Amino acid sequence: MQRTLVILKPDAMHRRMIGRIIQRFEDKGLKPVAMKMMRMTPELAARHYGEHKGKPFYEPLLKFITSAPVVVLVLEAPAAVDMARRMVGPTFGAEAPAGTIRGDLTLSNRYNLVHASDGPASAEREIARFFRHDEICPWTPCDTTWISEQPWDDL
Ligand code: FUP
Repeated sequence: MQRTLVILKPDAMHRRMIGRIIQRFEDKGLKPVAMKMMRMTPELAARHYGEHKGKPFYEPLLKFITSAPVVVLVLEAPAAVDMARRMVGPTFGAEAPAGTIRGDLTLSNRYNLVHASDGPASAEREIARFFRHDEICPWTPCDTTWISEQPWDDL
C-alpha cells in the first residue's frame, strides 16, 4: 500500500468541481484516509512550491494557490503515487490527454485543478506537511477485495 497527497486547487473550488474530482479518485478505488479544506498560507505555499522558486511563474503560482481555499486529501492504494499522477495527467491542461482530470476539465497551464505528489519521497514529505499523524484515518472499505485484488480463481 502507498499513500499520496492530492490538492484540489482554488480553480476547482471556484468551478465547483471538488465533488466531481474526488469522485474520480473514489471510482478508481483510491481510498481517502485524510481530507480537509484549508486556506494555504504564503509560508506553506512557498514550502510546497519551493522547487519552483526563481522561475517566472513562481510568484503568480503562489498568488493563485493562496487566493481561495483548497481541499487536501491523502489517498491510499497500491502504487497510489503513480496512479494519481496518471489520473491527473500532464501539467498543462491543453496538452493533457482526454481521460485525465486535467485533460478533460481544463485548458490552462496554471489553473490545472489538481496537485498530486510526484514520487514516493515527496508524497511522504507532503503528507507530513499538510496533516498531523492523528488526522490520518486508516480504514478498510468493504469492497477492497473486489477493487484491488484478483480473486477470480477463488470464485
Ligand atoms: P505538476 O507536477 O504537474 O503539478 O507540475 P509542476 O510541479 O511542474 O508545476 C507546479 C505548478 O506550477 C503547476 F501545477 C502549474 C504551475 N506552472 C505554471 O503556472 N506555469 C508553468 O510554466 C509551469 C507550471
